[in-house]
Amino acid sequence: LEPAYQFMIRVRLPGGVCSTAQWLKLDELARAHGGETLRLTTRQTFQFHWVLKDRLRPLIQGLHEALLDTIAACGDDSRGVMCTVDPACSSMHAEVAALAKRVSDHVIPRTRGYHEIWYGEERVATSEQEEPFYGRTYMPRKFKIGFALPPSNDIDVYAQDLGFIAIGDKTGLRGFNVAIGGGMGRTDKAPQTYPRLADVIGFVTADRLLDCAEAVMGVQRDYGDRKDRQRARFKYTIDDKGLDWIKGEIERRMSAPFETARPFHFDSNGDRFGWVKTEDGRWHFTLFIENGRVSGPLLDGLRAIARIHHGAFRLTPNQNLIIAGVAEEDKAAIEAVLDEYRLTEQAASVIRRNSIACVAFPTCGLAMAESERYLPGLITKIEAMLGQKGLADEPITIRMSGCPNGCSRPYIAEIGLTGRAPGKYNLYLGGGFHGQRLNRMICENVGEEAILGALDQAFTKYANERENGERFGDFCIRAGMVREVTEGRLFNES
Ligand code: SRM
Ligand code: SF4
Repeated sequence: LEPAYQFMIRVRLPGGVCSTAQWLKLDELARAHGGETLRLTTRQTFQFHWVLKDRLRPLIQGLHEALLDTIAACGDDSRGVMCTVDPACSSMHAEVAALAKRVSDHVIPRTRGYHEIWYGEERVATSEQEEPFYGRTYMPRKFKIGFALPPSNDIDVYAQDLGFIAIGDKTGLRGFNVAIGGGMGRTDKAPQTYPRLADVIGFVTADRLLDCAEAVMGVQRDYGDRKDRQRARFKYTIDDKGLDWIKGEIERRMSAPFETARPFHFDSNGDRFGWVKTEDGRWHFTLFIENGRVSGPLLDGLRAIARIHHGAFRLTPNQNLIIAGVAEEDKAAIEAVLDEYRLTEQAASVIRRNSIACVAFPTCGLAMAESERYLPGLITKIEAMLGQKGLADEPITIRMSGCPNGCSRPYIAEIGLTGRAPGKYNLYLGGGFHGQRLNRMICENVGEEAILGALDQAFTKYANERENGERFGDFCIRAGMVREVTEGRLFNES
């Protein structure tokens, strides 16, 4: 008798955009095979949990019926391509989202093996040509691409292996600043591993986007470390070879130099909640979904909305959901469903709305401590402290991961927590509010009491000494509570 193996399934959803028909199918599959829950992820897609082995094929075939698949959602290849979904960036969103989808289609593996295994297609002879880009060895490690539309850095472009920052003017999209070498993953007590922010290396026009993506990925494919998996990400290739050398090699492969990077400005890496109307007269509602977990009344309510909504859904990189493209005449009906299922009554505080937790226990095999199931309760305690100090309305980013891999991108949060053991975390302060600066560890392997104690001290100082408009992360550095981390290689210095 075989044990009841259970699996996680991650959908490929470039740019996080999903139709209502797809939502209804995902909902149906989650109810039938996935423990009646869907999980929105930090890379704007869906995960199913609790899928038993004999349900894998029906689930994947069900996705196929909705024109969805799981190709390259995991593995040593290009992972889910992200794209800003903030409705405030609407004028260029459609164009950039379409390019994100194009890049995703361009860089996913071509293998027919997936179709043979999951859809039962007939096996055909395979050849080298089957993977013109990946060849037989694929990438040394996962590779992550994202598109940001300033002023929103919701996708955390500096955490991507390859980030494209859209640059436009009154006439529309001009092209992209290119950022390379971001990544979060590290290992405790292994100083050769560290989070790193991407460097902006130049500008390319939109027509050179695919060449650029292929050149950058090609450099990592050919020079990335294939011996030591811990150091096989692009960020280490860049630091080992030198940024100038890598840039030169990318330019050689593109057969043209980068243009000088264009000015841009980010103001936040969070989401803007509630209703927003865009230039095209459409309404968009951003719904807070704590840690991306959709089950119970939320699952029911969103199914009810999907049944009447004529627009699309957009998954945000902060694990929230946008009911996008609502016509004026349909708004009242959507609002009625939101009210009926009490979806807007979560009364989330400002800090809670700026929080992210990775999945961790019970499904993640790498978890060392709780995250999704623990952060909500910890935030309740933090809210009380912030309230007492008059800081309740201060947006502060807080992110928790159940291990140092950093799936919630904790090393760029103003408050970061990464699990060490059940109930024990490293605490980091000083990250940049819009994801522009790494934080630094101030407490190692501590429990809740020490975490709250350290935060209490930091909040008291912040409440008394901050300058007008000064962000918490910036203050922690100016006040000398933590020393600024200027580059990834210095992250592990105490
Ligand atoms: Fe992640 C591995 C969940 C975004 C860095 N991540 C995992 C696995 C698959 C555990 C495993 O390998 O056995 C987790 C599944 C848990 C579960 O039970 O569902 C997992 N990662 C997640 C998600 C679901 C977190 C969430 O709560 O939303 C995110 C899914 C993203 C997606 O839709 O594709 C998720 N993971 C990230 C991010 C954030 C990002 O990409 O913007 C990172 C940090 C960025 C980076 O890659 O540097 C991230 N995950 C990792 C790592 C460390 C990689 C490294 O370079 O060291 C691992 C472990 C590994 O690859 O060996 C990992
Ligand atoms: Fe699992 Fe660690 Fe990622 Fe959390 S950060 S989902 S515990 S791998």
